[in-house]
Amino acid sequence: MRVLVLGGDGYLGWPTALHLSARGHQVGIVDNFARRGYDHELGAGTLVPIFSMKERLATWRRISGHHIEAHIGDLTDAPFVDGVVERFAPEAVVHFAEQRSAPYSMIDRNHCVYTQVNNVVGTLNLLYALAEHAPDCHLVKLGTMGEYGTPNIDIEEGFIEITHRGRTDLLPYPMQPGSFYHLSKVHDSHNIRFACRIWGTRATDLHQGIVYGVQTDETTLDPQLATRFDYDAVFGTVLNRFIVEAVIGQPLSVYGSGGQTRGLLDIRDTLACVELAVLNPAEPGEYRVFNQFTESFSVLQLAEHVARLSPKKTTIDHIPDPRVEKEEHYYRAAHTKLLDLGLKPHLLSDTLIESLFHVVEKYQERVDLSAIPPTVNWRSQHSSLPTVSSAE
Ligand code: NAD
Ligand code: USQ
Repeated sequence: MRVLVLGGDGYLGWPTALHLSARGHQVGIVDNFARRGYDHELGAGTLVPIFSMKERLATWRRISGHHIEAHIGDLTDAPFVDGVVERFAPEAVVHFAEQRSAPYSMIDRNHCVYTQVNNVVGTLNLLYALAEHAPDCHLVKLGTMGEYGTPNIDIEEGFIEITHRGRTDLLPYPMQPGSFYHLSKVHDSHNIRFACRIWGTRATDLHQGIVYGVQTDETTLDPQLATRFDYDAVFGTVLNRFIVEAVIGQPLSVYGSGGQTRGLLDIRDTLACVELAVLNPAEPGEYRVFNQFTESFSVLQLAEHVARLSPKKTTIDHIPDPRVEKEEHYYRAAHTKLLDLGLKPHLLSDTLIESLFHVVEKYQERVDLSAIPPTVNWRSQHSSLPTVSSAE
């Protein structure tokens, strides 16, 4: 199939592009390198070194014999998006290309506005381009489990049947997101569902949990094919951060009591889920939601898991939560639709955590200690930008 991967220079987009290319799909990447720009802005950097797009693509061609074409540009630039969609004529578009950090969106007004404009306008431009130039193309959009928040009832896959005053309907599940970033995903979901209704667009909204790991069948073929590994307090996600903290001998930074429970998945399962969605497209006009995670853990459970497997003696710190979120809550979320399509999950095993320890130990000289403490506070409208020195 002809598949465009938007955000194909990012943590998940790059390995997804390789995975689809390795399976014989004709892959094009779109990216504006915004993510590399945030590194410069924050003075932070990926722990695992990454190479330029030119070097990545040349190495992939040499190793696999497959060509991936790159289109460098910004999704908020409507003529650019129209042009790429018209020329590439995709059968599927996998859309990862958004600002994806909750803390980044909560730094101050500018970062909030940037995040919502970038994400919502980019997706709107894409919806218009698909409707005009590729109406049969299937949109596979990366959303987030955080769109649901943490309600005191079971979370369903996108929709919930509600009986109200004797009448029943299947309605979008109520959304209670926890950051301006997570809110941008809710806005996207509404816009995509509406486009499906009015224009007959086909769409799958993947409500993905927190991804961990960096190693896939393709990224491990050559150091130049590696994907990024973020551990700083703005872009680093919780499990990746705990492993880095354990390796450098710091206490694990549990925010508050640590009862915050989230769905997680291995990066290899992200690739498998996206591939399953691409190979099993939504019908014309259908808007469907798959909850994309394989297991749920509380933050404290993750910390205890990492501390138990750490080669060094590792302690757990409970630091005041810089976010406004429930620290203890009910959490049970459905996630059967991808399993029904054939997903075989890689569950969080001791071996996987040990392999992450090996990756981090290899690059521990690159860890910037000043990047680790949280600097963005949800209660403030003016968090100061983290001042960390570059790990590059
Ligand atoms: P990332 O920041 O590493 O990658 C996103 C890529 O999109 C970057 O390369 C960036 O340069 C590009 N991009 C951003 N705005 C763009 C624009 N306007 N035009 C063109 N390119 C643009 O993020 P990631 O971790 O790979 O996440 C990818 C997607 O998956 C995001 O939409 C994110 O919300 C979602 N997601 C990620 C996780 C996770 O744990 N990483 C979990 C759930 C959902
Ligand atoms: N947390 C800690 N200590 C840390 C870092 C985080 O206790 O050092 C806690 C946070 O307070 C939060 C939980 O861990 O309760 C998860 O935080 P995170 O930074 O790992 O994940 P989050 O901000 O939710 O965002 C990440 C991705 C985002 C994606 C989301 C999926 O950055 O793109 O949408 O995971 S989900 O969580 O399902 O919404």
